[in-house]
Amino acid sequence: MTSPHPSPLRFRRLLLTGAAGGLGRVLRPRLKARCDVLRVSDVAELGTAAPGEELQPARLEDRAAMRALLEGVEAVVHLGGVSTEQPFDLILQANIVGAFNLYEAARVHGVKRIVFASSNHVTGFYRQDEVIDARMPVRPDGHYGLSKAYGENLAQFYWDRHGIETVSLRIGSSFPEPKDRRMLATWLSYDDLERLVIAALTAPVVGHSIVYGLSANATSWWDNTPARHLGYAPQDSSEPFRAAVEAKRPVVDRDDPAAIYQGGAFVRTGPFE
Ligand code: 15L
Repeated sequence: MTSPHPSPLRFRRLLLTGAAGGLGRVLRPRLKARCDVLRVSDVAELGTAAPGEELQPARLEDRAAMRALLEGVEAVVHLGGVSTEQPFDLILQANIVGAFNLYEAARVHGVKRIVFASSNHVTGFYRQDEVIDARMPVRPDGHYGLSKAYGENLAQFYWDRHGIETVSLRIGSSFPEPKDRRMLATWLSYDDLERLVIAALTAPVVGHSIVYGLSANATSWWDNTPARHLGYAPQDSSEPFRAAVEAKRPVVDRDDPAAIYQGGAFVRTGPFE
């Protein structure tokens, strides 16, 4: 019997931006296994090219470099940009100008799908006693979260106006293991990150879809029901780490905004002026 899944499970050429970053380094070999050629880009050192890799450093804010970067690629996994709360001018260049340059280049070259690393910080000012889904209004918790909300709006616009599909991944906390109590709810294992990205690349019809990036954690604040069409099925859970994490900090400080809001410490980072 042939697979009912019409999308390619193997790609000719994929582009991975932010390939030298924390999650970029995790995804680089895993994406390479799914395509003939993986083009990898970053402003930071990319090391040497593995077989089937093309290294193409580019600054996101450099429109011409971004135009060249997207030439000949089938789909993009866009992790590039500033990934924490930082002075606005840094965020403006990498995340806002950079996202615009990426989408414009995708339009020019007819790239059909982008997987955009958004962030849970788009909704970081919801409280930890609320369960939300991606249809609820955004409540960014800083300039970083605002820039990711801009990226999601850009993705929606390029779908509505130019037919470029995007899956915006509101990634939680993707680390080897949860580091604190908050991450028991927000943790995304590396294997589930890979499952999520592959689902986003291969789901047959996505338009502009938004999905929270978390593992199958026992406690969570994010309901992915609106993204069920992606077929993302997390396999890991933060539960095995709970006892050790809770023992590290037995008492929760209820006066600390980081313990009240979903965005954690991001809600009280900055301003930087
Ligand atoms: C993010 O968006 C950051 O990129 C990452 O470094 C983590 O801090 C994560 O959110 C989080 O919320 O834990």
